[in-house]
Amino acid sequence: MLIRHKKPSDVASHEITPESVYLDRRRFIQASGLIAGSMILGAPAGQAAVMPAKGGQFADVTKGYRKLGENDTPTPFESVTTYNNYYEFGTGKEDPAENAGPFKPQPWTVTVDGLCAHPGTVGFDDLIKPHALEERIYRMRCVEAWSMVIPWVGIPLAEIVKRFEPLGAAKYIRFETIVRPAEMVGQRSAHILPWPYVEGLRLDEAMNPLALIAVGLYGQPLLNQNGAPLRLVTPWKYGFKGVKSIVRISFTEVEPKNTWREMNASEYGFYANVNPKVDHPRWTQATERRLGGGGLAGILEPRRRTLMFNGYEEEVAHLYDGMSLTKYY
Ligand SMILES: Nc1nc2c(c(=O)[nH]1)N[C@H]1C(S)=C(S)[C@@H](COP(=O)(O)O)O[C@H]1N2
Ligand SMILES: [Mo]
Repeated sequence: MLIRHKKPSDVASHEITPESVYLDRRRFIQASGLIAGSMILGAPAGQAAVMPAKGGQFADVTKGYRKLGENDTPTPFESVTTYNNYYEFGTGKEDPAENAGPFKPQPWTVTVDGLCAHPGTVGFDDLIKPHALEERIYRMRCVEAWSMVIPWVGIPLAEIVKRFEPLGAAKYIRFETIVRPAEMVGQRSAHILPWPYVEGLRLDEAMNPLALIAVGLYGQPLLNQNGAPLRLVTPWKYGFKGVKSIVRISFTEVEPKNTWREMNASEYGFYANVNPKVDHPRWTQATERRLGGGGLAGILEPRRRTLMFNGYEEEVAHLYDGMSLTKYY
């Protein structure tokens, strides 16, 4: 068996936490004095702001769901934050880390609209604060056949969906990335992708406990290149479903047109579930290259087998009962 099943409490922290996290935690203890100071300015008395001061760590993060295989070591912070896909900042893997510096993820609002009982525009803190932050260590499999293991910090998407009370007619949820060409160099060209970047889920997929709205990784707020201040994470799907820097969430009756499907429907679908049995028209999806910190983005290490639903079959396969899993969709 590749996958071990353990309750969170059974997992010793040394099994899942690389040394860098311990170092970061030590920095957090030092930084928390600063956090307490900045809260006085940022939030009403007695109410903590969600975001720690720059470089600080989130104050209260509980350990959430995790299920890792024998060889799933968290990918080092350095790789997670310098090897990225975020075309708004350029198409090269190193472009986002290089170009996302001027982007301002604060202040931030998210507009919720469409078929729900409580549409409106909410500030980042008001959106996140009512919910407990969880650490979730997930595999992430890009459709380009590389993968990472990332310790996210976030809240279950289901909790947000419930708060806005989708109406009976709502069948899908649609997410939009911000459009801000002055700060996003890739958006100054309409030829890269049609902006804004859009993604969507069926509402029952959005309610699955694995679906996460991430606000951080390795205990600290997301860096711009990873989708600050909030992005979607659906670990059983290819990485492109994980829309970054979300400014709009809509409840819809019809299936949203997600960006990559719109760009090239013969190569990318709406569901985009990780499936080693269905190759991309231009490359195999049976195996993947894991970025584990071994250098050269994992190209020197043996490729590993890609798992059905990225190893989360038990949690999500029921969502697709009766659907054909033999083609891209
Ligand atoms: N807005 C936006 N979201 C995006 C992308 C993008 O180009 N723009 N790239 C996607 C792809 S292809 C992947 S693999 C993941 C990468 O997330 P990471 O850079 O945090 O690892 O983000 C996804 N979300
Ligand atoms: Mo991707």
